[in-house]
Formats: sequence, C-alpha cells, structure tokens
Amino acid sequence: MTNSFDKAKLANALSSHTLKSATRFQYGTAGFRMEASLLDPVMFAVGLLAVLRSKYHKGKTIGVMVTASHNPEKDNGVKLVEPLGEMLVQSWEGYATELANATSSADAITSALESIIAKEKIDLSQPARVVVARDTRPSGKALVASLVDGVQCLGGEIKDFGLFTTPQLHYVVRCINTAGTEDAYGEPTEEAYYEKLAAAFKKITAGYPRLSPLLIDGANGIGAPAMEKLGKYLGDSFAYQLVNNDVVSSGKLNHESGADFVKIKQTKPLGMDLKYGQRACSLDGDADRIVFYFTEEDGTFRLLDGDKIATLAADFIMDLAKQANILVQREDGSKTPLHIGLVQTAYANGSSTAYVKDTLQVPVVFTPTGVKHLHHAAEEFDVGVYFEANGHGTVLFSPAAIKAFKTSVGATPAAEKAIDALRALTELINQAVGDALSDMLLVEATLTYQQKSFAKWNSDYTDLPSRQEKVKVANRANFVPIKADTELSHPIGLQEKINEQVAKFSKGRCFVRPSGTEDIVRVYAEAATREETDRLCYLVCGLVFDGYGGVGTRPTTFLP
Ligand code: G16
Repeated sequence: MTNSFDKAKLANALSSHTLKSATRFQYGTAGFRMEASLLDPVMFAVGLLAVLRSKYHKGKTIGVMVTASHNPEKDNGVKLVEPLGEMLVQSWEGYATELANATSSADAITSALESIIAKEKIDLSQPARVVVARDTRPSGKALVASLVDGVQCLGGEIKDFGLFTTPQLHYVVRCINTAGTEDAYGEPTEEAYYEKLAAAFKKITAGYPRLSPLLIDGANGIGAPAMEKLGKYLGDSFAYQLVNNDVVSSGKLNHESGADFVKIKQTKPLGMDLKYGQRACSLDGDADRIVFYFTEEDGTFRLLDGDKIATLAADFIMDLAKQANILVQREDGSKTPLHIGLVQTAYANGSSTAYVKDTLQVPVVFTPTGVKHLHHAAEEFDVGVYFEANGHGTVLFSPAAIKAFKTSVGATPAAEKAIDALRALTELINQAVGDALSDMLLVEATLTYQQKSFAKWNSDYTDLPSRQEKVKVANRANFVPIKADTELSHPIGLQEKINEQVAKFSKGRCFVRPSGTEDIVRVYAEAATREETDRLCYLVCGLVFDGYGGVGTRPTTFLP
C-alpha cells in the first residue's frame, strides 16, 4: 500500500493552474458549471480526483465529460463518470469541491489530496485510467489540456475521445469496464454506439410502416453531427430532417433552440419552420435531453416532454411484458411478473403523476432534481423508468429482468414478437445515463410499433398549465430546498409566504429552488388555468425578487 506522491511534481504542475481569484467552486447538480474562463484550476483538480477515483476502483476507467449542456456557449463545465457509466457517487462530490477550492496554493492542494487518500484508504500503487471527451464549445480543448495536466501529474493514463455527446462518453466508459465480463456492454467506440442503437431500432420496427419524417433541432451542438452519423446507420428505417446543425458559427449553441429553451418557453426553436402535421423534437447542447412537439391546426403548440416520454415508455414496456407473459425469477425461488416503477421530480406535471398512478397503476417515486438521484431510485425496480420533465432520463432494466427477457419463450407468435421487442429495447435504451438519441429512437420505435401519432400520444392525459421562471438573486446559496425540492427551509419565512399564495389558486402548486447549473433560482408553478398559473408564478417570483435579494430586472415580462 503506497500513500505518498511526488509533492514537488504536484506543486510544479499546479503553478500553471493556480486559482488566482476569490471564486468559490461547488460540484452541483451536474458537476462544476460556470463561465469557461474560470474553469482552468477546476479542470486540474478534477484530473487529480479522477486519478484517485480510478485507483480507488483498482484501476477501473473513470470518465470525464467537459460540457455545460443547456447553458450558453460562454459557459463550460465538467462532470465525472463512474465505471459503469453512472454519475460520480455523491459521497465524493464534496472531495471534488474541496480539491477545486484548494488550487490556490501547493500546500492547500497537497493537504486536501492527503486527506482524501487517508479517508478513502487509497493505494497509490494501483494503476489509474481516465477517458475524457468534450462537446463543441470553443473553450473545451484548452480545458481538456488542463485536465490532462492533473491526471498526468499523479501518474494516471488518459485517453482523449475528442468530440462526443455526453451519453457517448458514459457509453464508452461502461463498455471499457465491462469488456470480457458477462455484462459486456459493447465496443468502446463511437461507431459501435451508432451500430448498437440502429440495429435495435431496426429490430423493433421491422415490418411496420415508417412514420413521417421527424424534424430534429440539434441546438447547434454536438447532437447535430452525432445525429448525422447515426442517420447513416439507420438508413431507410428512419426519416428525419435536421435543423440547427451549425457547430461552427460562434454564439449559436443553445441560442433560442434546444430542449431547455423549448421546454421553458413552450414554443418551437429559432430556425425551425414547424407546420401543422409535422412532428418535431429538440436535443440539448450535449444531447442528453430531448423533448418532442407539434402544433394543432389552429397553431396551438403542444409539448411532449419528459413526463410524456416516461408514460409512453412505461405503457409500452408493460404492454409487451403482458403479451409475452414475462415472469421474473426471484431469490426465494418464486417467479413473479415484472415490477415496473416510475421516478419523477417536483417538476413533473401533476396530471402526469395522476395518470401514472391511477390509469397506468404504476408506483411513482419522487427524488430531488438531478438525474443522479433519479437513476438510483430507478435501480430499485425490474424496470425503472425515470425522466425529468425537462426530457432528461432513461429506462433501467435489472439483471433479473434482462435474464427473464433472454430466457423466456413465447407461447404464441405474438408473445415471441413481444419478447424480441423487449430484448431489443434493452439494447436500444442507454443503461448508463439519459441519452437524447437513444430516447428519440425509443419514442420513434414505440410510436412505429403502435402506429401512434403525436396527437394520440398527447391525448393520453392533459397537462395542467405550468410555468417555470428564473429569478436572479445575490446569493442563491441562501435558498435551501427540502422534501425532494418541494419546499424551502431557508430563507426563514419564505415558504410560509409561498404557501399563502398557493392556497389562493385552484389546483395550485408552486416551489422555489436554487439551480445547480445556473446562477439563478427557479420558480415553478402549476394551477387549474393558464391565467392562474401565470399569476401564481408572477406572485412568487415577485416575493423572491423583492424580499430575498433579487438583482437586475424584476421578472414580470410574462404577465398576461
Ligand atoms: C442538468 C442535470 C439535470 C437537471 C438540469 C437542471 O442537466 O443533469 O438532471 O435537471 O441540469 O438542473 P438545475 O435545475 O439544478 O439547474 P443538463 O442537461 O444541463 O446537464
């Protein structure tokens, strides 16, 4: 067991990445995220931590994704990926924060490293392997170079995959670490990723008439070139038209486009001519989220968000499992039907939760915002469907469920076909993380199999009107969420004031929480009518802005 490292080498490497400002860093909802110009010391610290995490896992490969996803192009960010492709375990997020803030001096970083090594009993003689990829942000390349310095100064090996979507990075990490085992996930290459998705999609949709072309908004980000490549593998099985695919011009990434813009503004993106009868979707800047939409004949915009994707997927899988009469082998020797569950956050529309519980009769679990929370809750089911309303999510299949699909034999041709479709779904759906391209194909495969239109899908239930707004405040850390983000414990007194407002509205629901990816607090409101929803949202935004440190312009622009 070795627990010492070359301190002079560390001090020398840090000298090119020393934190010179008073900035305080925090590993947030999806890693570190802020203006790219501030990130150099953070990247160096993340390089060090990735090495420790890999050594902790006895040389398993750790992933690092450099992206700020839905944020504007000037921002960037970084998140760490565990050996099976999940987000960094939460007990290590504090270490990431500590190390990043200790980049101000060689003494501080040395003692922070020593403390983590001692606490986690890390044997530094273990090998360390790290893989990195980045989205299309211009700042990405230099930030990767800072990360490489951190990794190499502690003797880690690093492989740079260049430009990837976030889910592709998670995919290769899982592939590398499962290679040669019975859980082998595939070849760790971009091509193998496309091949895997395309082959599964073709299996499920074979023999069905193709749907009308899907308009895809690439948010002028990495999802656009990835979609073009995936399209080649899908060939005639899938018709689409890509818009917002300019990853060269500056300032276009996520600008009035992408899943976050469409979800929050509830309107089509810039650069898309959406006609009645057309079907469309938007990816986000790193292609881990997706939302779908269409317009009614009178021009009304209809959004099919993460809640609608979750219910579509859960319903489809339950239907297939029923047709196939799937029984899962339990540890006590019994065989019982699939245990399917759905995971949501406070942002889920109240109508979707009611539909899942009352109509689909599927249990719902609530977690705080952040796919890292939802992912773990979904692992408790044979089939765990988790989606945030913003379009971020996936479906997890337990090892027992996968085994049941592999070993079941259909009693009829229809049952056999359903089993084939279930097997293909385990290949199509990214098991590591929410993936816009995989989710897009999941939705399109489901709709093709069921020959279902967007309008029919949308009619499964009617969303309550909702509105989400951002309020800029002096210090968002003053806002402390509790009860899976549905209430605030601090600032003292604010929650009571919110409750008083909510009580005035029929079917009113409203909560405030600090964003973990942007320097704002989010206000979400829901009520029986559009007018009431907007009013409730406005009142609570005003409460926050006027009484709790609002800065800049008072948010009133959305008043009807
Ligand atoms: C990230 C997280 C999501 C979260 C979103 C917004 O998404 O992965 O789980 O919903 O941020 O988080 P917040 O409300 O804390 O800002 P992305 O697509 O930006 O990586």
